[in-house]
Amino acid sequence: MQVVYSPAHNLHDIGSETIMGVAVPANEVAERAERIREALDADGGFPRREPTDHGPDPITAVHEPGLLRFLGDAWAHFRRERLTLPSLIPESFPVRGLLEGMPPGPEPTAISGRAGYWAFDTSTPIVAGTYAAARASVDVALTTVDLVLGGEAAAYGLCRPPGHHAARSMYGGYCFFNNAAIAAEAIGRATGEPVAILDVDYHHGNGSQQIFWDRGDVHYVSIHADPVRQYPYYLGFANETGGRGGVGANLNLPLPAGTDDGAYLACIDRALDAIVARPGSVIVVSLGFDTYAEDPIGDFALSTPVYHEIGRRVAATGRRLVILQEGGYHRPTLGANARAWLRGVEGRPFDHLPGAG
Ligand code: SP5
Ligand code: ZN
Repeated sequence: MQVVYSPAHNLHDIGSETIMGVAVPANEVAERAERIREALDADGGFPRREPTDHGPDPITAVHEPGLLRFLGDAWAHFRRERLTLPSLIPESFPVRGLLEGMPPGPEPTAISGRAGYWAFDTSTPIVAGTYAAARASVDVALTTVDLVLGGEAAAYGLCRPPGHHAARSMYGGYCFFNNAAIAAEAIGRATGEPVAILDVDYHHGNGSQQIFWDRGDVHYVSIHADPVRQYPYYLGFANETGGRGGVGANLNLPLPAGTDDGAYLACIDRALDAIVARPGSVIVVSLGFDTYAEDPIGDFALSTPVYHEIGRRVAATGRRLVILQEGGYHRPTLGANARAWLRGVEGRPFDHLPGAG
């Protein structure tokens, strides 16, 4: 299987994230993508290429142009204000209760206010290279789309930063542009067919859900930790099934803490049954390994071998697969887990990677 990777992800070089007001060592770090790249290179069966530049238009096909403008300009603006801070993190947010009953105002002119206007959390810092890395991550996703539309049965985009939390007009959850949503939109426009997104990251992909909420041509199906106990907290419940033209085209399958291999596989079968019940020939997979038993921010209990079986079952739908990396934070096993998943897709046997997983 072909792999698309860009070293530009290293430009999004963050040391810490802010959780409940406290700076802690960042989870979403460059080492994640490097571990996966190394494991796939060592396998020998994953030829790798760099992405091609697809420009801004596929981004503004799903995102508000103001978000692209903000992210493109944020670091330069931050530097102009001469703040002696290591990264740009918002200070205040125009949340529901603050604005209740009144019209929202314009985008602020101060950088801290601008960041709060476009962000929904404090755990997604912007540094000097964030925009270049986020643009490259989108190009990784779109180049993966090109491979599959060009005839590959499946291809893997090693996206970093991830994307599925980014909504039409918001960044957050370690995500800036929604790589999977941009890919799904591009596939729909190129093929004229409906597209499914299967989101198997541990977290609900609130951004992907929001972007396609009113649309029936992109079917969003997500398996994730119940938001009542886990980030992103405010979306991802089972009763969210889509609005307007998208009624019935959004399926959330929230799961309890401790979910193990057997329970997860039963849920994958439900998700895949829902996907194949609708027309379409391509699935965009939002692939996360934060479902792994040892993940530092997750509470599921999946093993490395089950990723092979999940990949096998997704491929058994017979649909073509645009597989895009989202989360997964247990760095020592990320390579083995990604390799197992992708080998499962290809029908190659599971085996343990020496020295990992
Ligand atoms: C793409 C992706 O996986 N984004 C996840 C963003 C999660 N951000 C909130 C992290 C909260 C960490 N809580 C630590 C609990 C430790 N037990
Ligand atoms: Zn996640």
